[in-house]
Amino acid sequence: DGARPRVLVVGAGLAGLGAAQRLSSSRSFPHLRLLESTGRAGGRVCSQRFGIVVEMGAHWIHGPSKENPVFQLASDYGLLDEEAMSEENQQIEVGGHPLLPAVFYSNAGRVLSPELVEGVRNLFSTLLDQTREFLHVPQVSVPSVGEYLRKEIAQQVKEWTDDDETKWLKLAILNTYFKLECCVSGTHSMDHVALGPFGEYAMLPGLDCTFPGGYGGLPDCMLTSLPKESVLFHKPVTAVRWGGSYREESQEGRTFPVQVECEDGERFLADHVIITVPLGFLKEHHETFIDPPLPPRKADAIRQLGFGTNNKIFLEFEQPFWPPDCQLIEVVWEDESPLVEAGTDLQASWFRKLIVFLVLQPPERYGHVLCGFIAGKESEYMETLSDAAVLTALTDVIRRLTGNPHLAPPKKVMRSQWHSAPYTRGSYSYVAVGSSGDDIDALAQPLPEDAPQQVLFAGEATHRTFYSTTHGALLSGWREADRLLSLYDTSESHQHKPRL
Ligand code: 6YU
Repeated sequence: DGARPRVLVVGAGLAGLGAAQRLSSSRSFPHLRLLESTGRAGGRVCSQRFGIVVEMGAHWIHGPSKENPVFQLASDYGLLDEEAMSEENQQIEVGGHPLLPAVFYSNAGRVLSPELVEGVRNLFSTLLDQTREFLHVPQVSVPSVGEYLRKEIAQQVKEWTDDDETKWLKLAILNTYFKLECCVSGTHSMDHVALGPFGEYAMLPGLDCTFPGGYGGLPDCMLTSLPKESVLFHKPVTAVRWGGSYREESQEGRTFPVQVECEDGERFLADHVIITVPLGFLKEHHETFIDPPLPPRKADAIRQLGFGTNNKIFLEFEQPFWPPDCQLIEVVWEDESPLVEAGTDLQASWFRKLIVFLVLQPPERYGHVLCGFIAGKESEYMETLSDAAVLTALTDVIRRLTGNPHLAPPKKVMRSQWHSAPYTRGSYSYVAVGSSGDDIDALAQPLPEDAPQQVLFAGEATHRTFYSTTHGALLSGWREADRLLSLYDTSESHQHKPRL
């Protein structure tokens, strides 16, 4: 047994857990270790108590249907409710933007007309759908999704026959949709998101669903299936050395090409290591984390791909200020327009970037809790504030929206701080201007390129079409596990030699 390959997995998010689960189910890999920097499994899947269970990270299964491995696994573990698993739900195609009953409030203290909002929403989704058509176009006229949308909007405005006030209001609503898209893509501005590759992100059928008991049930179940002693928590890895010839006293005559060092000085030798740390961590540390350093193509991919911030702010109210059937509260700042440069004073106006609150459903389970989404630099600034400062700023916003200066402040606030999290440094990846799907593939490329590979890469940012999702993460972990499984001829596993 001692001669069998040793594999280390760095990171216990869905990619790392998925890889470990698949490898541990094969007899070829009894020497498997999962090293996780924090004290828990799940990574960016992170359910926490806020009275009730809320999601600080991933919220929905995007496209819950047969081809979605997160949906399949969650169904197998019995973590979803019947409606989510119904055939009917699985067949619904929403193109990534489920329609929830929404109310649009403006900073002038009024509720906007649903007809006006619907017209603008249709315009925005048509334009957004058009952005997906540039995938195979050799030369795009503008580099980013944001610039394309603004160019088209500027054209359309010329044909609007509305009065001036309605025109401004329509532009203000469009600006809200731009900010919403920043949350979806996890970016500061849609001007940072590359136009050409935007259509490469793939959507699966199925009406997005949540986990009634918390998304965290999924990594918990996956963890339980692994041998207990194989998972080490509070083990931040500081260096991955490869291409070496490391020896261990107890393993006379055997050498290992990989040595992984942890912050506490402990070292692990291995034949293979699967790195699943977030792109945000790699951006900050790759030059010292991997030795010898990454080849230029891979280092460039890390620098060029986008990794931005999207945070959540949960607010609990004694009484709802929104109507009973409302599931989404959207915020429009009437003095803003996508055609006018936004202000940059974060301290004075960070809260303007928070333009959507989800009403947690059903109220019998959650009480009166809103989940606000905020992306970009404003979100990163918000992370530096105290809970009390966030609560005060948002109370002020909500009083303006409702036109009620006496509205009771929320009872409680809780938020995510993904940009400050040292082992994440942001929320999820996107294909930034100056990068493409080829960079995602370059990031996923193992080292050395020829078998037997020593350093393998998984994680959401390495999945070319499902980046930024939990299913992308899980599939990437399986992909790298399969790469190792195919290296060893399992039918002759007594030889334990790489099949070259
Ligand atoms: C989804 C959703 N969702 C909201 C928010 C966030 C994310 N996502 P992990 O980070 O999980 O694991 C790595 C581990 O490594 C971790 O445990 C670290 O501690 C550890 N580590 C790091 N350094 C280490 C070291 N040195 N040593 C040892 N260990 C170390 N996805 O499907 N549905 O609703 C959302 C959302 C606020 C932050 C999300 C959602 C993204 C997923 O959470 C994420 O991809 C995976 O969990 C990542 O797993 P992993 O294993 O790779 O890393 C057109 C177009 C546009 C494209 N975008 C559209 C899609 C929209 C995405 N939706 C997001 C929306 C929400 C609300």
